[in-house]
Amino acid sequence: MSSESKAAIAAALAEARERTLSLVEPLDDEQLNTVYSPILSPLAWDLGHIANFEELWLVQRIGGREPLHGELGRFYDAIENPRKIRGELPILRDAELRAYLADVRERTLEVLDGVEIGPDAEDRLLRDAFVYEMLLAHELQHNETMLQLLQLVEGYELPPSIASERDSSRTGGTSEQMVRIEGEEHEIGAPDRGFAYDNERPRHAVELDAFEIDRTPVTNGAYIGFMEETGAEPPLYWERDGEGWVDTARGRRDPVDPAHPVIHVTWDQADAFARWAGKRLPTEFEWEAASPRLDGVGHGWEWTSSDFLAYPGFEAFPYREYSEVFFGGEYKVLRGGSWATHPRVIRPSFRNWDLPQRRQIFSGYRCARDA
Ligand code: AVJ
Ligand code: FE
Repeated sequence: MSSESKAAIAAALAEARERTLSLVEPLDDEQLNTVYSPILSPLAWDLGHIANFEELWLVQRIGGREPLHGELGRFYDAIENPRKIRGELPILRDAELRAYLADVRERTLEVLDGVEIGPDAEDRLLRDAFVYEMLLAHELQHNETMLQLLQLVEGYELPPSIASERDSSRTGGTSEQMVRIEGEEHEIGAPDRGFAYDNERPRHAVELDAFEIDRTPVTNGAYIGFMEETGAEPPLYWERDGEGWVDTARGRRDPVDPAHPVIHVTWDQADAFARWAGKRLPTEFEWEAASPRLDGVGHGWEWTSSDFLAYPGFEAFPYREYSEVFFGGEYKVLRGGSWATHPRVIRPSFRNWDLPQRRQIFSGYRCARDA
């Protein structure tokens, strides 16, 4: 591949790193190492894990080099080290942690200089720069996990560029309009070429019955109506304030705007809302089939009724622990993206997943019904 695409990769890696560092810039080392929640990592773990994942794939695997810190990598393995124990691990801190991020990056760029990343590259990891796209997506996805944790840090101010992404994604729709999608075969999943995760492949036809789906995500106002009528629980971070509700994330007390899409709800809350409204959650295939006609994607991830399962003919690539170990009935699929998701990660075939009782993620929903 031309040196021009290598320059583009290097620039995208630099941009992602700038975003990562901007998130933690206002924090001190104690805050970076604090466990704020048993279901979220201390920020220092995410930072070390970002660097270690890069070292593992782009320096050790692609460059054939030895790791900088010997066996340290095992403490950054997400499967071996559940989130609730990550505060007790002997991970890098402070100046050593920052040096590790920078040293790995320096080596990554040296290795990039000497590799063949064109469409004919022999190593499938390098073909069309797959492994570099994967690393970019990985760092940006961890930025989102970090932003979930940062909601718990009192007084934390979002970097201005991310605050403006949040505000501009928060367009409300109060209408209850639905779009009709005809019953026919729909192509689902990512095409063979271009970067996508293994769980988005292979692309395949799915027969759908005609259905209707909300044109916009469910709003705070609609959710308040549901709570008032059924006594349902509020979204995470909401507190009563006189007659209204305030959002207490980051220690603030921002009045809840009824026109904005609701986020921080569990799958169970979303599912109960849909039933109450005489509707249901869309399946992930319905969501994807309707996505060219959907407004309001990008403020909150959207819960679907689907379990996170392999597509027919699934093949784990490049490692089983990204998707395959999570397949089964335990996790529900979310589609779209949130204000905290970098645009590079948002595409119609992208599948996110979490446990149905979780709401630390920026999760909203829209409803569907049979036509
Ligand atoms: C796709 C968001 C569920 O955070 O567990 C990060 C992304 N995978 N590092 C997660 C991921 C490996 C993943 N989710
Ligand atoms: Fe990771």
